[in-house]
Amino acid sequence: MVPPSDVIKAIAGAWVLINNTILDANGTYRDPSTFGTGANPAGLLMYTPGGYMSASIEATEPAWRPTNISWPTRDNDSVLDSDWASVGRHTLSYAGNYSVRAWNATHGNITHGPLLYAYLPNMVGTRQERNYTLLEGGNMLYVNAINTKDGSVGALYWRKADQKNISEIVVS
Ligand SMILES: *[C@@H]1O[C@H](CO)[C@@H](O)[C@H](O)[C@H]1NC(C)=O
Ligand SMILES: *[C@@H]1O[C@H](CO)[C@@H](O)[C@H](O)[C@H]1NC(C)=O
Ligand SMILES: *[C@@H]1O[C@H](CO)[C@@H](O)[C@H](O)[C@H]1NC(C)=O
Ligand SMILES: *[C@@H]1O[C@H](CO)[C@@H](O)[C@H](O)[C@H]1NC(C)=O
Ligand SMILES: *[C@@H]1O[C@H](CO)[C@@H](O)[C@H](O)[C@H]1NC(C)=O
Ligand SMILES: *[C@@H]1O[C@H](CO)[C@@H](O)[C@H](O)[C@H]1NC(C)=O
Ligand SMILES: *[C@H]1O[C@H](CO)[C@@H](O)[C@H](O)[C@H]1NC(C)=O
Repeated sequence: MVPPSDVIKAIAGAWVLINNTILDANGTYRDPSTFGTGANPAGLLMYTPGGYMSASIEATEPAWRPTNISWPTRDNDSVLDSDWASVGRHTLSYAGNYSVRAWNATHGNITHGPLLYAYLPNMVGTRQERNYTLLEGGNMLYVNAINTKDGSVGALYWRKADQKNISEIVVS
């Protein structure tokens, strides 16, 4: 039994996405360059010590991310719906509660949710259960999740991004 405070201390913080791969149910590697958040996604995953999380991942392929859309949208933006669709199809973000069930100091289940916010409407209120492994003395987080629709497994590596030296953070 790992003390809960040790688990939260290891998980809490900001994590930067390093790598994202998908294996089909038959174990075949699926080329990520044609769908979802693409071959070189940018992402940030945050866990607070108080039980909340957020995950934001975007594709970086310029062809999927037209820069001519703006926020807030304008009344005449209907001409840009296909541009918005492209951005929407290649972005993922959600936030909500999280909980952890640690099996030991490095392995466990982490549940994202119930989600309080999700860019995808039908994700609000859901729970996303994942397995996690802490690697490299806690500096790398490996998360894998089964897509219940097709049995594929998404595997993501995240590097801890918190600044070790707090004096480097400028407060003004
Ligand atoms: C593995 O599964 C995927 C998705 O169902 C399919 O496209 C692919 O052809 C399969 N590969 C093999 C070697 O069976
Ligand atoms: C916005 O930019 C994209 C990509 O550069 C382009 O394909 C699209 O036609 C542009 N949309 C409008 C309405 O100009
Ligand atoms: C869209 O509306 C904005 C401001 O509401 C205006 O500046 C722009 O010229 C309009 N674009 C088109 C293509 O009508
Ligand atoms: C989310 O977590 C907070 C803090 O632990 C808790 O008060 C709240 O009931 C949780 N919400 C849900 C929907 O579980
Ligand atoms: C932690 O649990 C995982 C999964 O059960 C196991 O593979 C791993 O060897 C365990 N690690 C330690 C240090 O016990
Ligand atoms: C998560 O871990 C459990 C227990 O070790 C295992 O049965 C399950 O297949 C794992 N899930 C994934 C997606 O690897
Ligand atoms: C979480 O852990 C339980 C118990 O080991 C396991 O049955 C379940 O498959 C795990 N969740 C995932 C997403 O693998």
